[in-house]
Order: sequence, then structure tokens, then C-alpha cells
Amino acid sequence: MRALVVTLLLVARSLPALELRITATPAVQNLAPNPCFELGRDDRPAGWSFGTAVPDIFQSAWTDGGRTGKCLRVQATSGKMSGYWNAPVPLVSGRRYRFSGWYRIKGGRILCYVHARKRLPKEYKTVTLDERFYAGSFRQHWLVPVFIPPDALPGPKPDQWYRFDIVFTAPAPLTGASISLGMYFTPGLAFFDDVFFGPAETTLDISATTDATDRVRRIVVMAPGHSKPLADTGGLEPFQTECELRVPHVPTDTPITVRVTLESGRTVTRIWGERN
Ligand SMILES: [Ca+2]
Repeated sequence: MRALVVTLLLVARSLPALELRITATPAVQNLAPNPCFELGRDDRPAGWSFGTAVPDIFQSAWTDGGRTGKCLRVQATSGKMSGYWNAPVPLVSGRRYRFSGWYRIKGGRILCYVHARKRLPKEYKTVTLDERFYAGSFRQHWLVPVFIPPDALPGPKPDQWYRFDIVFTAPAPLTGASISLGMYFTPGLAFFDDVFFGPAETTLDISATTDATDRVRRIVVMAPGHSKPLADTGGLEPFQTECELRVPHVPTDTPITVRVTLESGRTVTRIWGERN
């Protein structure tokens, strides 16, 4: 879970003090139960259960060898039916959410999705949420000739973890949904680890306060994959002992770097939202 507020009081014997406070609104909390799959007992991961209409063709397991520690495993011996690891998550209607995580495919086609249905009898309609991510591999497919080298096959590498990311708006009046990870009507083998379910983006309020011995010269906020800073105060003129910066539309799927440059030339860098 990500801390609501990160307060850093940096005091060194020979250095002036800088208090750097970073507050997220909404607070970014991972709402997926047991999101790294490290918790459980009796060979069952806490908070997750496996479901399919044809259990005979599936082997599901809570296993070692994950991207971090333990992970979820699903293997299908035929494409007769799909099967998924499932967990419930809460929703607030109208909010933007992100369901992301990591998968590894040794064969077959996976589906990661968020789904819910609610009947509204008075309005004579049904509200449906169904947001999907598919990925597939031809490895282990019976149509692939044996003389094709594995590296020549398209699709994800079997020993590499890849990330999926689903962003959506929760339709009214839904108050909950299921998140599911599994094999989609193909034989194959896949693994899942380190999932996140929570706000798609947030607003960061950053405040930097120094004591009288130094002042803030500049604050820059950066996210990996973004060519420009998310926010940049530029060179402050004059330098300040108290500086506040609001950064809207901050993605929740990546660590955010906050870099404060002080009048003395000292640079303090802090990472917000480091996860998975
Ligand atoms: Ca794990």
C-alpha cells in the first residue's frame, strides 16, 4: 500500500534541513487483495480464488518463481473453456481506475479483465463493466511445426515478465467489480504477479521548506517515459524558504521523481509511489 503522505525530514550534521512533503489526492491505495500474492496458507493465495466451468482441463496453483516471490499459475490442457483467478474490488461510480500487473506466458492466450453487471429493474436496463487485455503466444500450439525454432515464433518470450494496463471509468451505479487473470479458450500455461487496482491518476501537492541556512532554487517533477517534466518551477527568483507546487494528472502506474535544488547547490531527490 502506498503511504498517504510521505514526509521526509532530512537533517545532516553539516547540511541544512529540508522538509519535503508529498501528498496525493486521491490517496493512492492498492485496492487489490494480496496484490503481490505473497500471503496465503494451505497452498491457497489469500483473497483470490480460481473459477472455471470445466475444472478437468485446468490446473491452478499458488506457486514460487514469481516476478516477486510467489505468483499465480494457470495451465489449461485444452481450449474448451476459459478459467480465471478472481478477486473482488470496490468501485466508486464515475472515477477513473487502473488495473495493471505482470504476466508471463509459456503458451496460449491470456485474458486480464475487470467486470461487473448490475440489473436496474426500474430502468429496464443492465449496467455492464467489461474492460479487457489480451496477450497470446503460439508456443506450445499444436499447429506450430516442431522445426520452427522457438525464437522465430511471434509473441512474448516465455521467460520474460510483461506488464498489462487497463484504464477505465466506473459506470454508475456500480459499487464493486471483479478482477480476473486467466487462460482464454486456449491450451497453455501462464503466470501472474504484482497487480495494482486503484485510481488511474492523482494530484500531487508538494511542499518544500528549508531552514534559514538554505533556500529552494527549483523543483522538478518527472515520470519515466515522459520526455518533459510533469512539473517544473523553473529557477525561482528570489529563492524561497517555503515552496509549494501542485501537479495534477499524475499517473499512478509509475514511480515519480521529485528533485529539489537548493541555493547551496545541493540536490535532494525523492521517489514517490515506488511500487512493484
Ligand atoms: Ca509475488
